[in-house]
Amino acid sequence: MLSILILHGPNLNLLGAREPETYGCLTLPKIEELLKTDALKLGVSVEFFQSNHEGALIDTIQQALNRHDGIVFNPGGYTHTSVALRDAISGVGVPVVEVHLSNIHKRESFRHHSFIAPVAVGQISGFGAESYRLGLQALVHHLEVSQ
Ligand code: CA2
Repeated sequence: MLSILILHGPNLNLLGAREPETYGCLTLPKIEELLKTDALKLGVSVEFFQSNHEGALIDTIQQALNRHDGIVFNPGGYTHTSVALRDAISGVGVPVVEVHLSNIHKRESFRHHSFIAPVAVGQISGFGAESYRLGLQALVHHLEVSQ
């Protein structure tokens, strides 16, 4: 059975409590519940991890090497700043689908650039919690056709 890691970056633990107009009103546990149901239907296993710390996210990506077949990753604000996260992804070589709740391309110009996109299989942005669900579906499809 394919094993998928769902990885959330900084401040995503605040979901549901603030800025619902930008990020929706679902909490992270609620999004994870939806993903667990999707995973059951897709016949894959999912694990979740959120951190506000760049190093902890890097450690988790490195540990994914022998544990997970792919990662659905919302890097949060680190999307636009982190060469180190990008290096971890390209160094480990585990397929990553980058997801964003908001459409980063129609927001402030500093959000338009992603350090992660060039090392990701693809990017899904702007569909709220659905971005995660679409990301999981796309990653599983990608892994199944490349097996
Ligand atoms: O749209 C996304 O998913 C983002 O990755 C979210 C990041 C932002 O820096 C990226 O540009 C796009 C911010 C996550 C912060 O989440 C909050 C949720 C509720 C209240 C405050 C922040």
